[in-house]
Amino acid sequence: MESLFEHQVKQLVRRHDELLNRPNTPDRRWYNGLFERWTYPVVTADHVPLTWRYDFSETRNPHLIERIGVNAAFNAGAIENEDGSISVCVRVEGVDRKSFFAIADSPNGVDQFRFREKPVVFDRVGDETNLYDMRLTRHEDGWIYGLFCVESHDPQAKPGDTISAVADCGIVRTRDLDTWERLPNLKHPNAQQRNVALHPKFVNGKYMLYTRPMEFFIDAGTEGHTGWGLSDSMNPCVVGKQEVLDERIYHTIKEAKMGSGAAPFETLGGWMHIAHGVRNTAAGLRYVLYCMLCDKDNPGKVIHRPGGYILAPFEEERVGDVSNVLFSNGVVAKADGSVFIYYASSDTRLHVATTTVEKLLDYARNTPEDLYHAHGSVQQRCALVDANRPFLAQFGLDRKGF
Ligand code: M1P
Repeated sequence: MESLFEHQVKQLVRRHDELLNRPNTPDRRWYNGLFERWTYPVVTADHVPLTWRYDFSETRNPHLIERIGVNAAFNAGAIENEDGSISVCVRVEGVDRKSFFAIADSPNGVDQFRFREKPVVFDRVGDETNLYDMRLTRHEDGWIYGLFCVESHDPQAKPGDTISAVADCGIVRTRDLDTWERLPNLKHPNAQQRNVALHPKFVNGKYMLYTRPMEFFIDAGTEGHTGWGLSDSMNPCVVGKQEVLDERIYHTIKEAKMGSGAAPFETLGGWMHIAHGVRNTAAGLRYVLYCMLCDKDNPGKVIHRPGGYILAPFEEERVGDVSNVLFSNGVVAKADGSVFIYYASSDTRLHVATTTVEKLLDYARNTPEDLYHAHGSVQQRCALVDANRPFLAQFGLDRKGF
């Protein structure tokens, strides 16, 4: 006869299996011609293996209590494997607020993500307290690098200040996403660094890094832009004063700060970036994703800067631990032209949006740039209305009210 404990375990395992096997479908509430959203998040806290959370010994845990809970699973780096499957390096945050990394694999990139047996393990450097937002880059030197934020209590914090923090860039490398080698942290001249990503190719024989210097942990101060710099090696990895790639501008989606997403991917038209921009609102910061295209031969030069955002919080994505946030640090562009943008909503769960290189290039080249004032935006709308005149009758758009 089955004990109550056995019954409860089976129920738990059945519910978990159902979640992991749930097929995903495009979300029909959404259309913009550029990308598809998908009905369900691809990874959530509930996807995390039960063995990381429960003690299944009836002697030690007779009430089947979750022993080490998981709060959220979000901001994930992403990479395509040789067999076409996709792996994501998820920021898993425990109920103790510490986040760490864990690899989950999917055969198709839109559902059936399964975590590997254990979280990612590598050495601790200095007094680092928290780890998050790994960008994975398969570099042409043969290694897969992971660049991530390491956060520590500010050593200059006054007694009683248990909040001030310093963000820096940690670096690991791997060949199989199972065994990881910790390298020294990025050396740079800035007070804080977050959102650092490694370009996949050598540039002038050097490693190219996208940076996001900040004066303070949350406030950008006079920085908060996306920069780039070159390093002779990854061990140690050293950048001096960085060039500005993209800057903060008043009354735009990136007025407060911004940050690189995944490293850009190469297209016939140049290097495609999906980055995040941050603005202020009465309700706090709002994070959206935007796109820009850089020169094929000179990745430090932006050639197309479509105005506005490409992805913003939608419906239930708006709410979570840090509401009104979309953040992406993982993109996979496949050889067949399909593109998987992994984005997290409100620092809580991970989603995917799918599109193609062709559509993204069309978007980047043909979306008007931000003219930085309302009159310019009106001119852009009016020009579109005028250009549409020849098609009104054909599509029944010539009725009053359209
Ligand atoms: O809470 C929103 C995001 O805040 C930080 O991003 P940024 O450095 O651009 O402000 C990061 O902590 C990120 O993980 C988080 O999603």
